[in-house]
Amino acid sequence: MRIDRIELRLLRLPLVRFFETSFGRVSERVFLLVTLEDDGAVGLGECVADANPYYSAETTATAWHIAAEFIAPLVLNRRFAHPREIFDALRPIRGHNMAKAAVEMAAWDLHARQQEVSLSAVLGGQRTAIESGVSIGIQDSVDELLERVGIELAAGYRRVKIKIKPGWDVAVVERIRERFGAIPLMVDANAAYTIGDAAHLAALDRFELMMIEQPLDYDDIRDHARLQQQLTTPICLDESIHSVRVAAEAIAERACRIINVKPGRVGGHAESVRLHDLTAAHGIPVWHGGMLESGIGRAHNIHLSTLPNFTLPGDVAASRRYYEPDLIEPAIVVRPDGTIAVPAGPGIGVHVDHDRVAAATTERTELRA
Ligand code: OSB
Ligand code: MG
Repeated sequence: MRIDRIELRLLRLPLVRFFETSFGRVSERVFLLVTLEDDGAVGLGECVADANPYYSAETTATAWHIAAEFIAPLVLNRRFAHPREIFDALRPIRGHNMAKAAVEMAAWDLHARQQEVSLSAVLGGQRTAIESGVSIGIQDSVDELLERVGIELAAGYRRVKIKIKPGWDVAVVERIRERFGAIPLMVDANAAYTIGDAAHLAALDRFELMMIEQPLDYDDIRDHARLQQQLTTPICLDESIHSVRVAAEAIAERACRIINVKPGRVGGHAESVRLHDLTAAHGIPVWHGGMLESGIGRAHNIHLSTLPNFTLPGDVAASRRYYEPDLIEPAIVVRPDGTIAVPAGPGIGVHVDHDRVAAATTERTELRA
């Protein structure tokens, strides 16, 4: 492939419901959409950087700057035999994985469309459906949370994750267990605790959670290793795993027993496949994380989730939990058995509604060779 045009769009979409984590509440999503073109063929990538630097250091503004000023000149007009070459071509740029991933993932979509096969097939995926889990944010009251959990279980989701933070943790989990019994349940702290909270977090052990996700600092490995020694609940790392090298370190240090894969966090599909292969070789199960993506990013996530070591349900849920309407038509749906069918068409396999994309666009630029 030889990319002759890159289009960047900044989009703003209201969320169906607010989403609250330990670092704050959001009611809308602002994100970059990348379109690559090669002789009329197109590929799409969604950048998961947020308006603010609270989940990670990147923002929509840094991603725009890095994509336009540094990534575009490294990819435009250059011949790539395969999209897996792109991450290496971007090596001179340190960090900025979310900006890199948006472009790199668009290139995988473009490549798959040029080959007239699904993205899943070019990534090495092996299933036609994936298991879907649900991530439920912090609510205004425990009663409201219990209601949400009931709604999502009725919809068929195969596991429930709730967000926790100091003051919204052990007692909340206890209420869920009381009401719903032994459902597949996990918690995500988004780095809200310190190693000094180890005894408090150990109070979660009696609830036999599937895992506790990212309890400690966003860039920490060592304290997670210490904490894991004091917990029977498996630790799953999210924020800390920003590269395959760091994942190897975390596994060697026994800082986690499970890893959450988000291609935006590691720099795209090629790094995600390498992370998948590394974890598989060490017997560490993975699942696909979510970043409140529109149907475009969501479709990418579904295809990546078809690789064999994605053995746990991911945070890849139905479109209508997030955006109504979504940018794609038809929307992504979860079936009553808690699975999502992998879109079968070429590339990401979903139909983008360009009028809705245009209506949500607040800025746009085009870069050419
Ligand atoms: O930590 O997994 C996270 C959303 C935004 C930022 C970080 C996270 C999340 C989620 C939501 O948990 C997952 C989703 O439903 O897309
Ligand atoms: Mg997380």
